[in-house]
Amino acid sequence: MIQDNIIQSTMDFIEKYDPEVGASIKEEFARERRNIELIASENIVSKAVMATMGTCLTNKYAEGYPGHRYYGGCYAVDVTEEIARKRACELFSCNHANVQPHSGASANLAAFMAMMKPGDTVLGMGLPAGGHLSHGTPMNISGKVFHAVQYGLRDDTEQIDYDQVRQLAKENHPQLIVAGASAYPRIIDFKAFREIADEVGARLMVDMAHIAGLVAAGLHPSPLPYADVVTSTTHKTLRGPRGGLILCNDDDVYKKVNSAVFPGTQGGPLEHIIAAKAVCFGEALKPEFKAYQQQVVKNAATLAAELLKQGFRLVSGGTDNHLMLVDVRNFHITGKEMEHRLDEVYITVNKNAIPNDPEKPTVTSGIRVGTPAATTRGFKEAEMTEIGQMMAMVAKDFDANADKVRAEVNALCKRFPIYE
Ligand code: DSN
Repeated sequence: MIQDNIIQSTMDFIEKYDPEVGASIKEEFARERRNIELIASENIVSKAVMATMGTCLTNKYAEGYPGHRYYGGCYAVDVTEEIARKRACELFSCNHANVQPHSGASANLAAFMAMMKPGDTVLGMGLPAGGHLSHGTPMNISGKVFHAVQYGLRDDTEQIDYDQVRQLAKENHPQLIVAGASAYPRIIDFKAFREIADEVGARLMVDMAHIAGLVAAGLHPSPLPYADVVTSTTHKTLRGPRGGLILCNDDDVYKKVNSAVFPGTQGGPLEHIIAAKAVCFGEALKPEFKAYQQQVVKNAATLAAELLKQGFRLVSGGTDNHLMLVDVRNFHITGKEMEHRLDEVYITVNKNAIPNDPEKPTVTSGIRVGTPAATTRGFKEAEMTEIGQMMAMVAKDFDANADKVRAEVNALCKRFPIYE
């Protein structure tokens, strides 16, 4: 059937038309099929999401919003964008959605512009604590245009230091407080952030990019009842196309967000990606999606337990969500070396700083490990336990174990193929 081999036939077509580009795409496809993907921010989209991205909607300019565009001929893409907005609001139980941000960083920049003026103060989680570049780090526009103050983790629990957040908020009077992380394995207390924001008269923004799928499935508390504005990506746990999203409840905030996205920070929206976001939200509204997210969380808990059993230390002692931060120093290696060793046996992770990491960010003492993509592939608890054991073998004695682990990874990936 055509829809069964649409991924393969599209690649075959591209390879015939442009062999150089086609070959590089096929190379990536082979890698994704062969490797166990444990990068916490990645996933494997459905054939429908993938196919939607490759449609004629890429041809259309549609600056503006449905019903109010700066170009003619937008009646069809207006329908598409309205479907995406409506589904996003239903999925996250909120009043408004802007589905145009090209990425999470673009969504965050637009949300900052909507909530602050240049020079205003923002209080966000520091990058070394697990925050994100776009939450006010000095090398990002968010830390150049705004005065950024950063909070961190408690030394004893390695979890967010809400007392420090309150203290910094009282000392610095931020216009905006940002909650949300890209490497944080625990539940975030959005209610506590709201209370702190109210105490100092700040607005609250939550970047839920990593946990959006869990929030949609009710497995992590939703930020929507507490935050003035919520940003997200659509490609992590949410399992949609690479892109961004902004949600809110207040009409006035929505107007500001819309102006900040277009014309504030972006031009023409990517309607082919917006269509794929709509398909992704449709998938996420189905009961199967909740079952998938439940398995993501179970798989993370299982892998965390196995890694602890094998002698690794986990930052904060474990995980409540889809990811964990693994301190690899017990095996006398660096995060960089562990990432490299795992690459060699076809397991993909990223090196990641741990709290108070003595190593440089390009070396690190840890790795970040997540289960969204492996769960999409069909892995359950038994496979996660096996992966934890393989990671330990690689950390303990790479030369002695590499061939055996590689063969095990091959066998697992053959048992759980993708896009067949
Ligand atoms: N780079 C993403 C991640 O890996 O978490 C965040 O944007």
